Amino acid sequence: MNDTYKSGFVAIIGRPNVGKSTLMNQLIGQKIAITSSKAQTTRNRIQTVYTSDEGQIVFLDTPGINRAKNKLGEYMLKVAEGTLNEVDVVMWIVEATTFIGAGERYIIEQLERVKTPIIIVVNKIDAVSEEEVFKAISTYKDACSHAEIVPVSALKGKNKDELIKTLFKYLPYGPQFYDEDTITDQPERQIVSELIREQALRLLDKEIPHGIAVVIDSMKERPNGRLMDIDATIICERDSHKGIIIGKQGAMLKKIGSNARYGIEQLLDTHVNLKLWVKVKKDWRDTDTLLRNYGYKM
Ligand code: GDP
Ligand code: K
Ligand code: MG
Repeated sequence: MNDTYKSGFVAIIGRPNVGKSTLMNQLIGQKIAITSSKAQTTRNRIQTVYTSDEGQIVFLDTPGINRAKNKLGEYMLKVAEGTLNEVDVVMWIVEATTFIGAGERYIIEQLERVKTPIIIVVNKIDAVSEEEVFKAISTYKDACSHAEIVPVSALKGKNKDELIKTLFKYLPYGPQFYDEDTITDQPERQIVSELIREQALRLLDKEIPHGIAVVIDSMKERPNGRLMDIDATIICERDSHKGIIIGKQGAMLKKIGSNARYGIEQLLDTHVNLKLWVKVKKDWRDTDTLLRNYGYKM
Protein backbone atom coordinates (compact mmCIF):
# COMPACT_ATOMS: atom_id res chain seq x y z
CA MET A 1 0.00 0.00 0.00
CA ASN A 2 1.19 3.55 -0.69
CA ASP A 3 -0.01 7.12 -0.20
CA THR A 4 -1.91 7.17 -3.50
CA TYR A 5 -4.18 4.30 -2.43
CA LYS A 6 -7.88 5.19 -2.45
CA SER A 7 -10.81 3.64 -0.66
CA GLY A 8 -14.44 4.34 0.07
CA PHE A 9 -18.09 3.38 0.00
CA VAL A 10 -20.37 3.47 -3.02
CA ALA A 11 -24.15 3.14 -2.78
CA ILE A 12 -25.89 1.55 -5.74
CA ILE A 13 -29.39 2.97 -6.12
CA GLY A 14 -32.09 2.89 -8.76
CA ARG A 15 -35.55 1.64 -9.59
CA PRO A 16 -36.23 -2.09 -9.40
CA ASN A 17 -35.02 -4.04 -12.42
CA VAL A 18 -32.61 -1.47 -13.84
CA GLY A 19 -29.76 -3.94 -13.29
CA LYS A 20 -28.21 -2.94 -9.96
CA SER A 21 -27.46 -6.47 -8.83
CA THR A 22 -26.25 -7.52 -12.27
CA LEU A 23 -23.85 -4.56 -12.33
CA MET A 24 -22.51 -5.30 -8.89
CA ASN A 25 -21.92 -8.94 -9.74
CA GLN A 26 -20.17 -7.86 -12.93
CA LEU A 27 -17.90 -5.39 -11.13
CA ILE A 28 -16.97 -7.92 -8.47
CA GLY A 29 -16.73 -10.77 -10.96
CA GLN A 30 -18.82 -13.09 -8.85
CA LYS A 31 -22.44 -13.76 -8.14
CA ILE A 32 -23.33 -12.34 -4.73
CA ALA A 33 -26.55 -10.44 -5.29
CA ILE A 34 -29.37 -12.45 -6.75
CA THR A 35 -30.96 -11.14 -9.92
CA SER A 36 -34.32 -11.71 -11.52
CA SER A 37 -36.80 -9.84 -13.67
CA LYS A 38 -39.12 -9.32 -10.68
CA ALA A 39 -39.10 -6.17 -8.58
CA GLN A 40 -37.96 -6.25 -4.94
CA THR A 41 -35.53 -9.09 -5.49
CA THR A 42 -32.97 -7.34 -3.29
CA ARG A 43 -34.21 -6.66 0.24
CA ASN A 44 -31.18 -6.14 2.41
CA ARG A 45 -28.13 -4.02 1.87
CA ILE A 46 -25.40 -6.20 0.47
CA GLN A 47 -21.80 -5.18 0.85
CA THR A 48 -19.35 -6.29 -1.76
CA VAL A 49 -15.74 -5.34 -2.14
CA TYR A 50 -13.66 -4.52 -5.21
CA THR A 51 -9.90 -4.49 -4.66
CA SER A 52 -7.10 -3.50 -7.04
CA ASP A 53 -3.62 -1.90 -6.86
CA GLU A 54 -5.32 1.47 -7.13
CA GLY A 55 -7.63 1.08 -4.19
CA GLN A 56 -10.66 -0.58 -2.68
CA ILE A 57 -14.33 0.10 -3.34
CA VAL A 58 -17.04 -1.16 -1.00
CA PHE A 59 -20.39 -1.39 -2.78
CA LEU A 60 -23.73 -1.28 -1.02
CA ASP A 61 -26.53 -2.73 -3.09
CA THR A 62 -29.61 -0.98 -1.76
CA PRO A 63 -33.21 -2.09 -2.13
CA GLY A 64 -35.03 -0.11 -4.81
CA ILE A 65 -36.24 3.34 -3.75
CA ASN A 66 -39.99 3.36 -4.21
CA ARG A 67 -42.92 4.39 -2.10
CA ALA A 68 -43.73 2.10 0.81
CA LYS A 69 -46.88 -0.06 0.76
CA ASN A 70 -46.38 -1.99 4.00
CA LYS A 71 -43.88 -2.43 6.86
CA LEU A 72 -41.43 -4.30 4.68
CA GLY A 73 -41.66 -1.53 2.08
CA GLU A 74 -41.06 1.14 4.75
CA TYR A 75 -38.03 -0.73 6.02
CA MET A 76 -36.54 -1.02 2.54
CA LEU A 77 -37.04 2.69 1.91
CA LYS A 78 -35.36 3.62 5.20
CA VAL A 79 -32.31 1.53 4.39
CA ALA A 80 -31.99 3.05 0.92
CA GLU A 81 -32.35 6.67 2.03
CA GLY A 82 -30.04 6.36 5.03
CA THR A 83 -27.30 5.02 2.80
CA LEU A 84 -27.10 8.13 0.58
CA ASN A 85 -25.61 10.33 3.28
CA GLU A 86 -23.16 7.76 4.64
CA VAL A 87 -21.29 6.99 1.45
CA ASP A 88 -18.52 8.64 -0.62
CA VAL A 89 -20.26 8.22 -3.97
CA VAL A 90 -23.82 7.48 -5.03
CA MET A 91 -24.11 5.44 -8.18
CA TRP A 92 -27.58 5.80 -9.67
CA ILE A 93 -28.41 3.13 -12.22
CA VAL A 94 -30.95 3.99 -14.91
CA GLU A 95 -31.99 2.40 -18.17
CA ALA A 96 -30.92 3.80 -21.53
CA THR A 97 -34.18 5.59 -22.30
CA THR A 98 -35.28 9.22 -22.48
CA PHE A 99 -38.31 8.54 -20.33
CA ILE A 100 -38.06 10.14 -16.91
CA GLY A 101 -41.08 9.03 -14.92
CA ALA A 102 -42.36 9.68 -11.41
CA GLY A 103 -39.95 7.12 -9.98
CA GLU A 104 -36.93 8.90 -11.49
CA ARG A 105 -38.24 12.32 -10.40
CA TYR A 106 -38.56 10.96 -6.87
CA ILE A 107 -34.94 9.80 -6.92
CA ILE A 108 -33.73 13.15 -8.34
CA GLU A 109 -35.51 14.87 -5.42
CA GLN A 110 -33.70 12.58 -2.97
CA LEU A 111 -30.36 13.20 -4.67
CA GLU A 112 -30.74 16.97 -4.56
CA ARG A 113 -30.82 16.75 -0.77
CA VAL A 114 -27.42 15.04 -0.40
CA LYS A 115 -23.93 16.45 -0.93
CA THR A 116 -22.45 13.13 -1.99
CA PRO A 117 -21.02 13.03 -5.56
CA ILE A 118 -23.35 11.26 -7.99
CA ILE A 119 -22.54 9.06 -10.94
CA ILE A 120 -25.45 8.19 -13.17
CA VAL A 121 -24.86 4.85 -14.83
CA VAL A 122 -26.92 4.49 -17.98
CA ASN A 123 -27.33 0.72 -18.18
CA LYS A 124 -28.53 -1.79 -20.79
CA ILE A 125 -26.86 0.03 -23.69
CA ASP A 126 -26.63 -3.37 -25.40
CA ALA A 127 -30.42 -3.33 -25.78
CA VAL A 128 -30.76 -0.03 -27.71
CA SER A 129 -29.16 1.86 -30.62
CA GLU A 130 -26.20 4.21 -30.23
CA GLU A 131 -28.44 7.15 -30.95
CA GLU A 132 -30.81 6.17 -28.17
CA VAL A 133 -27.88 5.86 -25.77
CA PHE A 134 -26.79 9.36 -26.74
CA LYS A 135 -30.29 10.74 -26.21
CA ALA A 136 -30.60 9.03 -22.83
CA ILE A 137 -27.29 10.56 -21.72
CA SER A 138 -28.35 14.08 -22.63
CA THR A 139 -31.76 13.60 -20.99
CA TYR A 140 -30.10 12.68 -17.70
CA LYS A 141 -27.54 15.44 -18.05
CA ASP A 142 -30.41 17.94 -18.24
CA ALA A 143 -32.31 16.40 -15.35
CA CYS A 144 -29.35 16.09 -13.00
CA SER A 145 -26.63 18.49 -14.15
CA HIS A 146 -24.24 17.97 -11.23
CA ALA A 147 -23.91 14.24 -11.91
CA GLU A 148 -21.27 12.46 -13.96
CA ILE A 149 -22.70 10.05 -16.54
CA VAL A 150 -21.27 6.70 -17.61
CA PRO A 151 -23.05 4.43 -20.12
CA VAL A 152 -22.59 0.67 -19.54
CA SER A 153 -23.96 -2.77 -20.19
CA ALA A 154 -23.93 -4.63 -16.88
CA LEU A 155 -24.98 -7.79 -18.66
CA LYS A 156 -22.11 -7.74 -21.17
CA GLY A 157 -19.57 -6.01 -18.93
CA LYS A 158 -19.24 -3.16 -21.40
CA ASN A 159 -17.50 0.00 -20.10
CA LYS A 160 -16.82 -1.63 -16.76
CA ASP A 161 -13.21 -0.29 -16.63
CA GLU A 162 -14.39 3.21 -17.47
CA LEU A 163 -16.87 3.03 -14.61
CA ILE A 164 -14.24 1.83 -12.11
CA LYS A 165 -11.96 4.67 -13.25
CA THR A 166 -14.71 7.23 -12.72
CA LEU A 167 -15.48 5.85 -9.27
CA PHE A 168 -11.84 6.13 -8.18
CA LYS A 169 -11.82 9.72 -9.36
CA TYR A 170 -14.31 10.59 -6.59
CA LEU A 171 -12.98 8.35 -3.82
CA PRO A 172 -10.76 9.79 -1.09
CA TYR A 173 -7.25 8.57 -0.31
CA GLY A 174 -7.51 5.92 2.35
CA PRO A 175 -6.52 2.53 3.68
CA GLN A 176 -7.49 -0.91 2.48
CA PHE A 177 -10.46 -1.76 4.72
CA TYR A 178 -10.75 -5.42 3.88
CA ASP A 179 -8.40 -8.24 3.06
CA GLU A 180 -7.94 -8.52 -0.72
CA ASP A 181 -9.71 -11.92 -0.80
CA THR A 182 -12.86 -10.47 0.74
CA ILE A 183 -15.68 -10.01 -1.71
CA THR A 184 -18.61 -9.77 0.66
CA ASP A 185 -19.53 -9.44 4.33
CA GLN A 186 -22.78 -11.27 3.79
CA PRO A 187 -23.00 -14.26 6.09
CA GLU A 188 -22.96 -17.50 4.11
CA ARG A 189 -26.36 -18.47 5.47
CA GLN A 190 -27.92 -15.31 4.17
CA ILE A 191 -26.53 -15.83 0.67
CA VAL A 192 -27.76 -19.41 0.72
CA SER A 193 -31.23 -18.28 1.72
CA GLU A 194 -31.18 -15.60 -1.00
CA LEU A 195 -30.19 -18.21 -3.61
CA ILE A 196 -33.22 -20.30 -2.62
CA ARG A 197 -35.50 -17.26 -2.65
CA GLU A 198 -34.15 -16.35 -6.10
CA GLN A 199 -35.28 -19.69 -7.55
CA ALA A 200 -38.68 -19.39 -5.90
CA LEU A 201 -39.04 -15.91 -7.43
CA ARG A 202 -38.13 -17.26 -10.83
CA LEU A 203 -40.37 -20.31 -10.78
CA LEU A 204 -43.52 -19.12 -9.06
CA ASP A 205 -46.34 -16.90 -10.28
CA LYS A 206 -45.89 -13.25 -9.57
CA GLU A 207 -48.53 -13.01 -6.80
CA ILE A 208 -46.61 -15.26 -4.46
CA PRO A 209 -42.94 -14.23 -4.40
CA HIS A 210 -43.25 -10.96 -2.47
CA GLY A 211 -44.97 -12.88 0.26
CA ILE A 212 -42.17 -15.35 0.83
CA ALA A 213 -39.09 -15.49 2.99
CA VAL A 214 -36.52 -18.24 3.31
CA VAL A 215 -35.07 -19.34 6.63
CA ILE A 216 -32.04 -21.59 6.91
CA ASP A 217 -32.83 -24.05 9.73
CA SER A 218 -29.46 -25.76 9.72
CA MET A 219 -26.26 -25.98 7.71
CA LYS A 220 -23.88 -28.78 8.64
CA GLU A 221 -20.82 -30.14 6.92
CA ARG A 222 -20.35 -33.93 6.98
CA PRO A 223 -17.14 -35.10 8.73
CA ASN A 224 -15.55 -36.08 5.39
CA GLY A 225 -15.80 -32.39 4.39
CA ARG A 226 -17.30 -33.22 1.01
CA LEU A 227 -20.99 -32.76 1.63
CA MET A 228 -23.06 -30.06 3.28
CA ASP A 229 -26.53 -30.83 4.65
CA ILE A 230 -28.81 -27.81 4.47
CA ASP A 231 -32.36 -27.63 5.83
CA ALA A 232 -34.39 -24.58 4.87
CA THR A 233 -37.99 -23.41 5.20
CA ILE A 234 -39.89 -21.27 2.73
CA ILE A 235 -42.35 -19.07 4.63
CA CYS A 236 -45.47 -17.96 2.78
CA GLU A 237 -48.62 -16.02 3.66
CA ARG A 238 -51.47 -18.34 2.65
CA ASP A 239 -52.43 -21.98 2.67
CA SER A 240 -53.20 -21.73 -1.03
CA HIS A 241 -49.66 -20.42 -1.63
CA LYS A 242 -48.22 -23.35 0.26
CA GLY A 243 -49.93 -25.70 -2.15
CA ILE A 244 -48.57 -23.85 -5.17
CA ILE A 245 -45.03 -23.73 -3.79
CA ILE A 246 -45.09 -27.47 -3.13
CA GLY A 247 -46.71 -28.24 -6.47
CA LYS A 248 -48.19 -31.46 -7.82
CA GLN A 249 -46.57 -34.32 -5.91
CA GLY A 250 -43.92 -31.91 -4.70
CA ALA A 251 -42.72 -31.12 -8.22
CA MET A 252 -42.39 -27.34 -7.76
CA LEU A 253 -40.55 -27.56 -4.46
CA LYS A 254 -38.24 -30.15 -5.98
CA LYS A 255 -37.48 -27.84 -8.89
CA ILE A 256 -36.81 -24.85 -6.61
CA GLY A 257 -34.51 -27.06 -4.57
CA SER A 258 -32.53 -28.52 -7.41
CA ASN A 259 -32.07 -25.16 -9.16
CA ALA A 260 -30.98 -23.51 -5.91
CA ARG A 261 -28.66 -26.39 -5.05
CA TYR A 262 -26.61 -25.75 -8.17
CA GLY A 263 -25.83 -22.16 -7.15
CA ILE A 264 -25.18 -23.11 -3.53
CA GLU A 265 -22.72 -25.82 -4.58
CA GLN A 266 -20.84 -23.27 -6.66
CA LEU A 267 -20.79 -20.79 -3.82
CA LEU A 268 -19.67 -23.23 -1.13
CA ASP A 269 -17.53 -25.35 -3.43
CA THR A 270 -18.93 -28.59 -2.03
CA HIS A 271 -21.73 -31.05 -2.73
CA VAL A 272 -24.99 -30.06 -1.10
CA ASN A 273 -27.91 -32.07 0.20
CA LEU A 274 -30.72 -29.52 0.34
CA LYS A 275 -34.03 -30.22 2.12
CA LEU A 276 -36.83 -27.69 1.77
CA TRP A 277 -39.99 -27.26 3.83
CA VAL A 278 -42.90 -24.86 3.41
CA LYS A 279 -44.68 -23.09 6.29
CA VAL A 280 -47.57 -20.63 6.39
CA LYS A 281 -47.25 -17.51 8.58
CA LYS A 282 -50.10 -15.13 7.85
CA ASP A 283 -49.19 -11.45 7.37
CA TRP A 284 -45.50 -11.88 8.18
CA ARG A 285 -44.72 -8.80 6.10
CA ASP A 286 -46.74 -6.57 8.41
CA THR A 287 -45.37 -7.77 11.73
CA ASP A 288 -42.18 -6.30 13.14
CA THR A 289 -41.35 -9.39 15.19
CA LEU A 290 -41.83 -11.72 12.29
CA LEU A 291 -39.73 -9.48 10.04
CA ARG A 292 -36.94 -9.51 12.62
CA ASN A 293 -37.12 -13.27 12.80
CA TYR A 294 -36.61 -13.45 9.07
CA GLY A 295 -33.50 -11.32 9.17
CA TYR A 296 -34.77 -7.84 8.30
CA LYS A 297 -33.26 -5.57 10.94
CA MET A 298 -35.85 -2.96 11.90
P1 GDP B 1 -32.12 -4.83 -9.97
O1 GDP B 1 -33.52 -5.06 -9.53
O2 GDP B 1 -31.87 -3.41 -10.26
O3 GDP B 1 -31.09 -5.43 -9.03
O4 GDP B 1 -31.99 -5.59 -11.39
P2 GDP B 1 -31.35 -6.99 -11.73
O5 GDP B 1 -29.86 -6.92 -11.67
O6 GDP B 1 -32.02 -8.05 -10.93
O7 GDP B 1 -31.73 -7.11 -13.28
C1 GDP B 1 -33.07 -7.05 -13.74
C2 GDP B 1 -33.18 -7.64 -15.14
O8 GDP B 1 -32.48 -6.82 -16.09
C3 GDP B 1 -32.54 -9.02 -15.25
O9 GDP B 1 -33.37 -9.80 -16.08
C4 GDP B 1 -31.20 -8.75 -15.90
O10 GDP B 1 -30.69 -9.83 -16.64
C5 GDP B 1 -31.51 -7.57 -16.81
N1 GDP B 1 -30.32 -6.74 -17.08
C6 GDP B 1 -29.46 -6.22 -16.17
N2 GDP B 1 -28.46 -5.54 -16.78
C7 GDP B 1 -28.67 -5.61 -18.11
C8 GDP B 1 -27.98 -5.09 -19.28
O11 GDP B 1 -26.93 -4.45 -19.22
N3 GDP B 1 -28.55 -5.37 -20.49
C9 GDP B 1 -29.70 -6.10 -20.61
N4 GDP B 1 -30.15 -6.33 -21.84
N5 GDP B 1 -30.36 -6.60 -19.54
C10 GDP B 1 -29.87 -6.37 -18.30
K1 K C 1 -34.78 -7.39 -9.84
MG1 MG D 1 -31.33 -6.32 -7.16
